[in-house]
Amino acid sequence: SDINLDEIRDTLVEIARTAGKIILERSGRVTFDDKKNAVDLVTEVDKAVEVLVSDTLRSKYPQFEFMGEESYVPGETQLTDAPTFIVDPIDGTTNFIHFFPQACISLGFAVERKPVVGVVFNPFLNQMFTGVAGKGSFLNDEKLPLRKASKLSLQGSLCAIEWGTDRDNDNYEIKVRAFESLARGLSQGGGFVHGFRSLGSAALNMSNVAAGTLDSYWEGGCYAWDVCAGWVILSEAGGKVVGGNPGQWETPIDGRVYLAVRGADAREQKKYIEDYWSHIKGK
Ligand code: LIP
Repeated sequence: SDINLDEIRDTLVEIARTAGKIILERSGRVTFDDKKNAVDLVTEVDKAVEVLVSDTLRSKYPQFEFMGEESYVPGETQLTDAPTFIVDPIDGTTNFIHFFPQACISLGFAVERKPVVGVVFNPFLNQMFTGVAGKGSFLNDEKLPLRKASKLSLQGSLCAIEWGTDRDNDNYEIKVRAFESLARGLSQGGGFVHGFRSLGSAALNMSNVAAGTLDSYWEGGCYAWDVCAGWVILSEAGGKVVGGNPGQWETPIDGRVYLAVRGADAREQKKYIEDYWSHIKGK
């Protein structure tokens, strides 16, 4: 296609810096409302940043579609094959509210539902993650991954997990069981994975897998705006995003359950994913 992806990345980086200032200024000083339940939170800053982003993108790129977390209408908003900006104005809203320094703006661009540009900016740590399909991904000026593992294996890995906001169905039980199994090992007892981390932001979890500072990230219940930008950053670093159902590895961006693993050779990656699923299934 003749879409200039580098130019889109540059535009998104500029927007991210502007939004980052607002996020930093307001973090820890806002009131919040509930969305679908008492742990699904939104603030006026999420809404204001989304308006700023959509106004800027709609005037610069009127020919492209826009999908944002705060303007999404369940059952109505549809992701199509058209070139679409997919935006989470604040990913990690809970952290933003609590002034915990892991929150970001996540700006993605997809063509035919394939993520092709991703910008994830954490203003607290001044971390600008960027990726363009076919051109690699970066943390500020450094090419990702920052750290290459000598061997990728579930044993001894550092895993991001999230409790998420859906906590009242078997989703929760599956998570509790899988975490226990991953922590203690299937039959041997004692430590298995080195540890769990929850950054509280899907985009930052994926970006850290891309950087090589985490080995994997698993969550059920994501939306396209949680994963679009991070997807590009991770794939360009040699990582892989797979679907949530064991064996069903090809996953669309509008799926809900994801496992993201970093780059290694394809055989190690496959083994890691298979091992992970065996813990989710409890076998
Ligand atoms: C959040 C995610 C986080 C997840 C929550 C929530 P928000 O996004 O990125 O990883 O556990 O379910 O969706 O609401 O802060 O934009």
